[in-house]
Amino acid sequence: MSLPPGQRAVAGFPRFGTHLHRPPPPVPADPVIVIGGALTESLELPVDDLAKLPRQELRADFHCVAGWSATGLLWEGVAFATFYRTQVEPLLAPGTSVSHVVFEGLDGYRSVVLIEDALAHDVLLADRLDGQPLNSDHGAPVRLVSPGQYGFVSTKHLCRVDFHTTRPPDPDRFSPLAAHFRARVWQEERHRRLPGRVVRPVYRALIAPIRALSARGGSRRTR
Ligand SMILES: Nc1nc2c(c(=O)[nH]1)N[C@H]1C(S)=C(S)[C@@H](COP(=O)(O)O)O[C@H]1N2
Ligand SMILES: [Mo]
Repeated sequence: MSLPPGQRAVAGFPRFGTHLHRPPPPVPADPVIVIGGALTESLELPVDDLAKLPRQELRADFHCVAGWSATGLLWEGVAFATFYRTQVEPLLAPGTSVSHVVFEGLDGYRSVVLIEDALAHDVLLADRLDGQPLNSDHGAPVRLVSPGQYGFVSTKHLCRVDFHTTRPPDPDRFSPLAAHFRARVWQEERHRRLPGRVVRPVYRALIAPIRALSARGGSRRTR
């Protein structure tokens, strides 16, 4: 299988991200996902209950915006669309039109996703990777996986999902590395203002230092 433009395969699946040197956040004894935003009421969904929804397997590559791709990963979990239809839609007041979803991790990390991108057939709330429960390096207890978008969309250690009817405030507004709003890998939507191929070398130069920092903070169970 070919890779999206500007991507190179790496061996294995490195721990990576903006948490860098910090160890992964501890998983609470009874983890829940808080579901909030433009709903008639907010809800705390135990991760154990999420796991009982109809399950799906997904074989997919994972593409970081910095330019590495981990290939052939086997994810298991619940399709985001299944979660949305069964848990969220019943809590929407008539006429409420959701446009954006904000995913938040236990480490404070966030990603903002258009609802149509979140509802793509291959977007999962994953709790297993390659036949094992998700380990803490890769997002325990549960993470988003959106293989058609760069890795920064796929928030790990999910603890909160908020539904919005307009675009939420943008923390990246003045950042030189302002992430693309859709981040689709086949369109090479790396950067909000600059063409993907122009920023490739800049991002690629960040891989080695970020990998070193991420590995140092990791839980030593990296596959
Ligand atoms: N909670 C959280 N999720 C996160 C990140 C993070 O720092 N914290 N980093 C993102 C980035 S930039 C990438 S490339 C992937 C890396 O996933 P991995 O560590 O499982 O390889 O996680 C994404 N999700
Ligand atoms: Mo990334």
